[in-house]
Amino acid sequence: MPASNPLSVLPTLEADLGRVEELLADSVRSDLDMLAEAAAHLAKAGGKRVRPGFAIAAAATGHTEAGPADPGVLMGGVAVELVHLGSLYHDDVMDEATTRRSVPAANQRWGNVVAILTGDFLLAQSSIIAADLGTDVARLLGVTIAELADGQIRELQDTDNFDRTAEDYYAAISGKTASLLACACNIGGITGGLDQPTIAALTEFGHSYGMAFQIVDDILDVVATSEQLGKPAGNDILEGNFTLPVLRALRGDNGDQLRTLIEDGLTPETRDQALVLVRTSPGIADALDAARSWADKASGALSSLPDSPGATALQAAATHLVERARAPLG
Ligand code: GRG
Repeated sequence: MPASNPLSVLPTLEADLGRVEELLADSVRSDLDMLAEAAAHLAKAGGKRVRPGFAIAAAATGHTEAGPADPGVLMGGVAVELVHLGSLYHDDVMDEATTRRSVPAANQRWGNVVAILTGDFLLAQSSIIAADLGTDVARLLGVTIAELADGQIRELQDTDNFDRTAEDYYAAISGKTASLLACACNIGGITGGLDQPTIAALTEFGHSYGMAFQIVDDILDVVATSEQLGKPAGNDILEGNFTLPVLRALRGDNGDQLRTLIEDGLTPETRDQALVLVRTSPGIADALDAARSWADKASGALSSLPDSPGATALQAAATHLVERARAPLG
């Protein structure tokens, strides 16, 4: 996890995440060489481990002093990261992705069939861990995987849809992104033995943070450079996924011009023109406002919790989020 990780204000986090790495590596083992290699591929390639970090920080809100996370909390974090990993394998097949976490995507290296089955294997490993953590955790993960699929299908249904509304967009990102961040906090609360109102507050934090997280990601897609992103800038527009800043730009003064460019089929030159139209539209400021208001909602959800190093870490994560979107704007 990068040193700049805002959750690191929780002093025990780094050691806990070190243990998560070992447990994650254990959980993707297989006697079958190809499966073992394919399953460890993305876990070894890095990733920020935001979801295990949230599970650990959420559980830590139950303690006034920082201390090592309980084994059940760490396993809860591993289970959530496995669902995240499984979804990335499947997502890369759907998007015909070439790279993920700066390494070749599994579909690129082993083909679609192995990538799908490896994603299934990771979801299965998560279910096995969840069964050991109890029925509440097992049900929560099942419900969350269903929400991920729901969100992803909503997004697919709206491909190339110029009539997509902000509400359609929010429903899609709630499922595809916010649900798993909410789940991470929820699992931290359950495995940390916290009471129901605290778990509800943590889950709301995770959901609101997840909404802001995806909006920020979608802003970065249009404001950052291809080098900063590690994929073509404006990739979402190229794929017909019209995100919040683009939807707002389409309804602005130069919206008709933007729509015509997209409808005519984007070339590298017209893609740059489309990006300029989005960047100079009110879409960026509007989407930043929306991200900020979800981040504020996330912070607000923490206000009912007593002071603790865990709550301070989650608060720091929410504060840091909107800064990420502002950075490329200069
Ligand atoms: C098979 C569980 C399952 C679901 C099927 C494919 C799918 C439906 C859902 C996935 C949707 C998806 C890829 C959403 C984006 C999630 C997201 C914000 C990814 C990036 O997360 P980071 O930034 O990535 O935490 P790292 O690499 O740091 O972990």
